[in-house]
Amino acid sequence: STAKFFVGGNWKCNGTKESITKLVSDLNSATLEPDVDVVVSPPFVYLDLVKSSLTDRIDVSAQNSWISKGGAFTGEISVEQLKDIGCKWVILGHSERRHIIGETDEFIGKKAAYALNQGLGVIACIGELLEEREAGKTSEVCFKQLKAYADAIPSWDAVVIAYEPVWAIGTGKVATPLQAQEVHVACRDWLKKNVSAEVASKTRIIYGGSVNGSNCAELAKQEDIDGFLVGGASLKGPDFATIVNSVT
Ligand code: G2H
Repeated sequence: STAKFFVGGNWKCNGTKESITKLVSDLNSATLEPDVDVVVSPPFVYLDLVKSSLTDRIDVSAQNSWISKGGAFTGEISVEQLKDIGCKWVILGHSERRHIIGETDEFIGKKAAYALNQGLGVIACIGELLEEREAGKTSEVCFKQLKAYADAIPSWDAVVIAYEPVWAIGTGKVATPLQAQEVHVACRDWLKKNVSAEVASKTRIIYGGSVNGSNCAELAKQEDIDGFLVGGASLKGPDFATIVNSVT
């Protein structure tokens, strides 16, 4: 597609002040292709530190946000607070939150709607488990997750869809370019039929799951892969820069 390439670094629950300061300094000195939206997502406790020390070339994302206005919700972080520190994005629906924490489609949809209504961009994750893929249910699962977002959100303008097959996450077992392309096309087609042709062609669908500096180029060549959500390899500045620069 012709959508601007988007690369997000999902740092997950990793890092210390020391390692993150080093990573920020590596990112600040990296040469990044201009025609790519670049975002990094540090753990909450380091978000403000990263936002204040990182180049403005790279936006900052949270890894979660609360479903409504802040208040008496112990342990949660509100969208208002994220905006207050200059955060532009939030990752929602990540498989680690779906499958380890137990977040449901409906809960994720509500969070996405609230974040979008308040002006944050949403990196909306979807993806099937290995047993679902093996049972031939990949599309069914992805469409159900897409529908939960579609039913809840006010608009797709500030949404980036991240297709992350769960069997490829942190396993070193990356989807082949054709496997990823096939699901991206199916999702675009779902958007066309269920939302609109305009949303289908404009919305970026990025791939996540064991993307690294060596496999990104082949994936990036696929017509419907509009970027990446990178976990492990985003913790190393030079690898992350290579992935950003894989834009074709
Ligand atoms: C998938 C991805 C980043 P990794 O979760 O969201 O992580 O690249 O480590 O598989």
